[in-house]
Amino acid sequence: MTPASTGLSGTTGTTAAQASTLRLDRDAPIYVAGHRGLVGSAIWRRLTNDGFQNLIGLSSSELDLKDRQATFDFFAEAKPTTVILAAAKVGGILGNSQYPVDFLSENLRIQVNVMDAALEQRVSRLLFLGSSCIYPKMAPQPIREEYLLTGHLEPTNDAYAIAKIAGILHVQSVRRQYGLPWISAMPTNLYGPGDNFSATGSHVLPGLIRRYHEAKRTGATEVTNWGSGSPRREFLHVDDMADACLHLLENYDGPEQVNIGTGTDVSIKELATMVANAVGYSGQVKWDTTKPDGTPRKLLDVSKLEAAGWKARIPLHEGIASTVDWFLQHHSEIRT
Ligand code: GFB
Repeated sequence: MTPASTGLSGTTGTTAAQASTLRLDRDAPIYVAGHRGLVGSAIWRRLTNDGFQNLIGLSSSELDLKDRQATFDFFAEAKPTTVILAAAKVGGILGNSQYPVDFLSENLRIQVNVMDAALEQRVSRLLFLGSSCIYPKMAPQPIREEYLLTGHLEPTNDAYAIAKIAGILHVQSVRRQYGLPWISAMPTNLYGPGDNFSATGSHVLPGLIRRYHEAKRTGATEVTNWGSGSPRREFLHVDDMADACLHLLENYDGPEQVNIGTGTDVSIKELATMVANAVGYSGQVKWDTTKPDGTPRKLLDVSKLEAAGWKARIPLHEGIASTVDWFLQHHSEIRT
């Protein structure tokens, strides 16, 4: 059975012989959709460092992926042989719960347009990126890939999660109907250079860096974080994620999505202490329990990724320190 005809069910991995045929041509046109975002820019850096010569990236003002005709026209002209679908509307717990229509509708339109246009051009390899919030709120921990669609979603991000689940099914359906070796990967909570440090729309790690930095700068003696601080999350540096994506593109071919994470988690309180130490904030920390906690724990089982030969390398304390440095250096130009 060829890798492309493995069908929707099963967790078939890649044999060594198949993997050797997956190596990407460094001179072939590769389209990174969303190359200016946290995820896409890290993938762009990783591919550039690896000698890829023909990367294609367009800003949203150059190509609006919600515009179906424009997306089809672009694919017909650029004819990429590989697509990395990292373009998405993303946000933290508050953004997701306040604007569910935007997260559902924009993400569905972007991914359907990109995948339909890629299919029309018979793009030979496509990597669709989702998120660990696709899994049920109360999934057993650590979360294995097969727990998908076994329970109710976390309500603060169910609209976003449904869009991403549709993307996984889209990839699986293309494999089944057209036999193309497209794949999906589900990274855990990401952070790193180029993140969104907005006060209300960001994820927790950049949100805390900004809050603690401002408290230190203004001499505030107290900060207030969201929720109870007891939820547990797994944090992966975006450069590790990019490395994992390239590794999967060159070593994995199967219908099932692959989790990308570190395999360890911390409580939000523990994370807050690490960020305070990295920033040098020593005031009081309060918790606003009127803000949502979200899912109580989200730790991915990464045995499938490890079986494919990849492990995270950047320890959380090092990643936080370098992200704080990046934030301080780019303070004037970042998305706040
Ligand atoms: O990072 P975060 O928004 O992502 O929140 P989720 C994680 C936890 O940190 C929650 C708490 O329990 C928040 O209540 N928290 C504390 C804060 N202070 C802050 C703060 O200043 N900002 C933020 N944002 N949180 C998102 C999903 O869920 O994660 C998305 O909504 C996506 O769909 C993404 O999957 C990875 O892990 O709760």
